[in-house]
Amino acid sequence: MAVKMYGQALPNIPWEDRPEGSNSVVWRSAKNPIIARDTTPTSNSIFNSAVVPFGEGYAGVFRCDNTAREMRIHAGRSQDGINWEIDPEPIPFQLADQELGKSRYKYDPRVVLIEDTYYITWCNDYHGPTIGVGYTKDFKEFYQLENAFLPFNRNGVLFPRKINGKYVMLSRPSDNGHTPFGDIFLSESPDLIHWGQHRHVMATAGGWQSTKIGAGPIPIETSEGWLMIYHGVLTSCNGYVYSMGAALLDLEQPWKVRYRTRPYLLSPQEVYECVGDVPNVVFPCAALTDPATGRIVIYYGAADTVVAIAYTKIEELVEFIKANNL
Ligand code: BMA
Repeated sequence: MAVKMYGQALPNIPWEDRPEGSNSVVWRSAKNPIIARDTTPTSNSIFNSAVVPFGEGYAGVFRCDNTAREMRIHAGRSQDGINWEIDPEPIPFQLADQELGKSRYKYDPRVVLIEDTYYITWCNDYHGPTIGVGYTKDFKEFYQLENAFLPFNRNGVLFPRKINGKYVMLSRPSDNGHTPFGDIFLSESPDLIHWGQHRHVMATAGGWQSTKIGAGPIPIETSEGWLMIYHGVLTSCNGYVYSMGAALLDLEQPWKVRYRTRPYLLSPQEVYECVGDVPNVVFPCAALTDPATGRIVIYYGAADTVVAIAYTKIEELVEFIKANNL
């Protein structure tokens, strides 16, 4: 079976082969963590962040919690996807309506190129957490649109193209705090402003994904369906544990789950994933892909403190998801 992955060629994608002796379907970079917590002058921590190919290199939107412990999103640029220059100031969005300026926090960004525009979604405050939407064409000027949904909601993730003529977004309705529940839903929009036709995609399941789940990187289009990498949460005696899994969604009706992993793909095990401001968190927010080689790089926040990356190959990942279907 040859699995096809669609999208832009990235011959210079960050890459390290699976370490000798490992048989994991997803393996970590030896360079982890790739972004230190104090990369900007006022950052307490830099974690759950999103990157995309841009120009000759890469650009991204980074969650930087500052030393006042305010949650902000900053733009950044990189030649190689590993070494990043992150702006010291948060993104100054130009607002569609001044009412949108009441947001006290922004966190957990995702970024996607749709046609000629980079869209950003994030968890945005509007009388509680909901999904903020903005865009840029050049990573210099940023514009903020209307919030997609009413509060409370988190983990808004756009698909990389319209499906049946509509923009499509995954999200995870939540509460105003550290939500002890949560399934993934899908909504459609003709214009990225008005959202409806809400569909249930996936519920929590056992083990590592028993408390709540949320979409991670932008879904990756493949011949076997949309590859959705997501996080799942287990509640232990010591609190939440965030792990990473994956599902394959129907290409035409992406609220239909074809396969979904029973085991996790990656769970907090390295020191930088187990020790930090919030221990035991791996939280994927972005992936880069190179269709010709089947290479995938997953960017994830570790312990709410740093950014790390992990690698996989599409053929092996799809085979693993099917062989380990829930
Ligand atoms: C979630 C979000 C994430 C965070 C995680 C673990 O509710 O706030 O940003 O990584 O909790 O603290």
